[in-house]
Amino acid sequence: MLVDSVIPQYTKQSSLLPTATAHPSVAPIPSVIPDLPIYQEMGHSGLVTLWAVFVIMLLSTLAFISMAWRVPVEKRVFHIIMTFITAFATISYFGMATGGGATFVHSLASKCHKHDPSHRLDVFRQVFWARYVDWSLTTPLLLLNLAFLAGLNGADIIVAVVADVVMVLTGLLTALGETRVQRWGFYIFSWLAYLVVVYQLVVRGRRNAANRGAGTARIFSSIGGFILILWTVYPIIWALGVGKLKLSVDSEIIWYAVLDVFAKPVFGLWLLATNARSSTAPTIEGFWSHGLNNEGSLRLDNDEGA
Ligand code: RET
Repeated sequence: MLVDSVIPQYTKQSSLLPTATAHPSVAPIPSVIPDLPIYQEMGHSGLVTLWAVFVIMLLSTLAFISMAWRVPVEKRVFHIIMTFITAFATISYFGMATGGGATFVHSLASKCHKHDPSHRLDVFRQVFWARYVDWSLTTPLLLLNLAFLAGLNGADIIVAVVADVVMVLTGLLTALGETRVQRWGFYIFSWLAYLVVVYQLVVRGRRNAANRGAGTARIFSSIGGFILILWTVYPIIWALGVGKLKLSVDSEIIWYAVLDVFAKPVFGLWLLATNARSSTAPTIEGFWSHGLNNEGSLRLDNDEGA
């Protein structure tokens, strides 16, 4: 009885199960074949360039160390800062050349398609975050050297250095950003911070350098002008590379390599050579050369002598 009442129910249900049919339903073949994602990553020329710059930065670091031994302490701060700048770059280029310090960032690139004009392509681009770590340490130090050259006061130095760090970190967040709104937001913050840096150099820096005499003013305007032009090329390369995906990863590496060599070793050699040659070039006195205690004892001696 019980069995009789269950079996018909079971058979009824089983009729809902799929059965063999003479006309299997096949999904229609899509007319637009989806594109495979594109991977933009480093190739052979990029790798060779990274190793070449690693060697240049390493040799420059050694050169700056040996130059630092030969100058009086009042001029040595410039050399020490330059040494750290190229040393950080050496480490960062070593990291990138050995395949580290990078990640893949997903973006949607528009592509003209005859069936679908709004067609989008998935692009995964290799972004070297190690670069931004390098910049967050080295660009404030570069600015510090320029600020010492111009004789900027502590408040102006803090504004320039902090704005510079904000510029680099928001630049990194733009590169890693996941949405358009996020990327544009961080990009605008980065540019605003860059404008603050430029203001500190062009307006405050020039005014201070002029107050230090014609010699310093001349050195500051040539070295500062060189830095200003060079630094402005960085966001252009950035926009063409990570921003618009127009520049291959290898071309981006080569561009940054040329810029980095000019912004670090070439700038450093120029600054230090000018400083060594010129009798009017600024020196850094006080605490930076003599330390706190010695500065105090010097003042005491002077008072006693008076
Ligand atoms: C970013 C992001 C987009 C907006 C701006 C940028 C500026 C970058 C600069 C970099 C300078 C680097 C230097 C390195 C030296 O070795 C971060 C690309 C304004 C100015 C001088």
